[in-house]
Amino acid sequence: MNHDPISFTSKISGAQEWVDEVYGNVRYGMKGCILLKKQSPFQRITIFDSIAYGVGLLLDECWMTAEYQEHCYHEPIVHPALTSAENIKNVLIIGGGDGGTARECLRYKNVQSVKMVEIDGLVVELSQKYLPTLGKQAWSDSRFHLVIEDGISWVTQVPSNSYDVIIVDCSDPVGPAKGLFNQSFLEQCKRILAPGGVFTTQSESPEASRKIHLDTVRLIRKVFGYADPMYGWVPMYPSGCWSWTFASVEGPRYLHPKINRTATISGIYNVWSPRWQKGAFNVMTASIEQELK
Ligand code: SPD
Repeated sequence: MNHDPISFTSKISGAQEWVDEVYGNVRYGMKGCILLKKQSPFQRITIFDSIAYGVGLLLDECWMTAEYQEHCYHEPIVHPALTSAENIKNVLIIGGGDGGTARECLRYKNVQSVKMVEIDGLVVELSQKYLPTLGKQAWSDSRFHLVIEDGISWVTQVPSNSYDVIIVDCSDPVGPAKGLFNQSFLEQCKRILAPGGVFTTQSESPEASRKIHLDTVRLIRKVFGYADPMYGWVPMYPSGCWSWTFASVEGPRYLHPKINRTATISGIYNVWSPRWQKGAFNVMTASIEQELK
């Protein structure tokens, strides 16, 4: 699926307006039509039909995803972990309410269970209704298990070494997602990660939120022992330049995708490939490299 936002013919018929995420005195906006605004117990949810990237989701006025851009985020957060963990029987997703991360995990036949712990049931409900191409068949896959709870307290009840892969697909570190960037939460993730397992989280923009990004990578490295950021692009996010940080305990196994596993899922991607991944782990700017030494 190759999407060109300039030549894309939108089917939008309602009144059009600009919707912006304002971050650090810069606006990141798209033109389109607001379909719905709702307040959940946790956050303001907006569903927006954009001309350039199709139907999108904002939480507390921050862009989360959109139909024709979601691959830029969901492929990178999933495949380096799923192709490198020793086993991939049991996968845990914290957050991920739009379903895109679960969909990518369930592509692997060896995955026996994907548990998704999402704090906001309304995000799931609205994503199923307005963004069905994100979760696709994941919602009805018998291997998929949804828990509507706060992941931060939920992980404290999980027995040690339970999950082969843990993916934190969260919003920015304000509001309900703030605690997902804390040491105590990361230590719980390390405890419940099985030997040979891989942990990953979205780790913000090295450009628009440089300090948060650097602090996040350093903290994950401190907790797990091995952690590296991987850089890519999500055009709708602040600065467009985004990061995901991968971690493991015994060594940086996330840098080495298993060829036999990548072969089982090749040919279906828009962004991720072993070649893309290699570049994305190496594309670090000189100054970030200095600061992470
Ligand atoms: N600034 C936006 C960060 C949001 C990252 N999570 C997006 C959720 C997509 N499943």
